[in-house]
Amino acid sequence: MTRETLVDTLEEIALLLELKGENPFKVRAYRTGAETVRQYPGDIVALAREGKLEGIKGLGDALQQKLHELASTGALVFHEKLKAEFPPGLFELFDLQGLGPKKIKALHESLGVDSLARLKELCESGEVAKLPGFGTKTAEKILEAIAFRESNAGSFRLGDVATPVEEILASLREHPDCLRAEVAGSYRRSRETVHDVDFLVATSRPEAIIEHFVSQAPVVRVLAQGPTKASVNLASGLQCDLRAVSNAEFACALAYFTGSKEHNVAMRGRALEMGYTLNEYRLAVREGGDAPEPPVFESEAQLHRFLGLDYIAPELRENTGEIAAAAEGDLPRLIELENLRGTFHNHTLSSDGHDTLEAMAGAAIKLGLQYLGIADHSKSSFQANGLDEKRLRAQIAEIRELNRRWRDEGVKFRLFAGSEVDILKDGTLDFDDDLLGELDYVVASVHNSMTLPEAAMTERLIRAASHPRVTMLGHLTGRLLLEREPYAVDIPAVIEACAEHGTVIELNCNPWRLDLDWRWWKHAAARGVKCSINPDAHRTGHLGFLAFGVRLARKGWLTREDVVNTLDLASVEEWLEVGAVS
Ligand code: DGT
Ligand code: CA
Ligand code: ZN
Repeated sequence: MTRETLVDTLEEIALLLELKGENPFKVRAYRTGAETVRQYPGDIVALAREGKLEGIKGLGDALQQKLHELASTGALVFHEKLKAEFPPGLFELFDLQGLGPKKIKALHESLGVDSLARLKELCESGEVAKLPGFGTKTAEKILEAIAFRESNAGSFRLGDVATPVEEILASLREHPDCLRAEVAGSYRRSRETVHDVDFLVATSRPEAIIEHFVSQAPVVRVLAQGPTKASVNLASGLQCDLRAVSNAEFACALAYFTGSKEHNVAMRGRALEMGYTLNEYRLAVREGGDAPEPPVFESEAQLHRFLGLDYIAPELRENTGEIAAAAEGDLPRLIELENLRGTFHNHTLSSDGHDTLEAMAGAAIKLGLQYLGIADHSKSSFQANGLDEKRLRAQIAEIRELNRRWRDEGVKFRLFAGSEVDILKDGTLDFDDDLLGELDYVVASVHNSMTLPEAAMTERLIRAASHPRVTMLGHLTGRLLLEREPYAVDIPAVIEACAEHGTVIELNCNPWRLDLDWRWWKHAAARGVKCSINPDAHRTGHLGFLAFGVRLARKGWLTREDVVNTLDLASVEEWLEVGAVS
């Protein structure tokens, strides 16, 4: 059970009650409740589970009980019954971008809309535009939102699939008949979203491995099961395929099923030029050719070498120049998770995080990091409980105090006092220069007015990037994977401004963001812009997001030298011009 589930459930109840025409006060009570849960500074899920919500302003008795039931049992009877009163298709409208409760109510009541498909028809036929309060523009927006949704159908965020995928992989590797196992496909290439997951196992007893695969705990349905192949569904709807090959075939099969398709085509072309055919099982001498017989490849690296290439890491296999670079010995030495020494964009209880400064520091120390940057929200982000000047100054003092304590205790760790400062609509910042000057560093991010025209948004971000106190730009495009499009912005122009002013760009590694997108990093690095791999952690466990950030940074061809948080503590103190702890 997560806070998000509690909030979403209360909001959905409010909407359903509203559709039923229930008393507005009752509806409002659920909305207020949802807002209260969203913003509560403590561990509201634990309090709800333990039935300890009494006295929290904004949560009446009835809501407290419902939250307790939901958090302790995982479901709410009241909610289930209410949902059953409506056509299931109606719920498809609920997370359509830009469609709030009022509009859903109007569509349902005036036009009887009860599914996404029906809504699409009525938008296309012009009926929706005719509704009071809608108009052509709104109808077009709705169609765009539906199209965005359809284009994302069947996609899953890398971060959402990672846990079950790694569990299944580990379990396959434990099987006595498994000689080698890997995940191939888009997952191995670290795409930010994947359609399905491709497992590959080397074995001499494929039936045993297939049987083991289809009986994995996360599997809810077996779609197909043959002697060397199987396909299953996980509860999320994610399809996982497994293919069993012989140990001798494994290297070529892994290369083939890792893809990408475009990379494979180019590799096959290269093999052909050298007199070989390359398929999913082997490299072979071309029919009638006289090229020397190739060996059985033990590894992909050996295959690559045979083709006159340096080893190409899976993340790079998108046919964007990696083969030419490998032939020239020009591939970058990619960054690794172990290279990180700290990280900069993290939240605490003071804004919308869940843990204290000390807890966040403790988690960072446990990961072997030497420093952690705190960047809670600024005052304009009131929905995230942003800090005003007074609270921020108090936090800075608290951080300085903790740092002195660690120094005295001989703990080699430091918190940096920063802020995730809102970039206001005109590109100015949420705090004045004096306060920004008291901070060790500044992350500047957009959290409102996200629908500005491209030129205005670009100017806004360039203005922020050019501010002398701004250390880095946070989540530059604001995208939420599969949920919200990036805002309209001229990214190369913003990269140029960052290059000119020495402003770092964040690679936000929250799996919903992974922003700035990997496709831009090769260019940014070539322009001399540095990257900061930041988890945007809202609780201690989120520091684990760093692993996704590193995967995407590798995909963007970045090296250790391109990433500022590979610097050790002393180098960061020098870079930020903050001096040692005093
Ligand atoms: P996705 O859509 O997220 O599942 O992406 P992939 O890359 O995992 O694609 P998938 O699962 O269809 O296939 C896995 C790999 O198998 C793919 O990256 C390359 C290889 N492959 C599949 N079909 C073809 C093909 O028609 N030609 C070539 N050369 N390779 C293919
Ligand atoms: Ca796949
Ligand atoms: Zn943010």
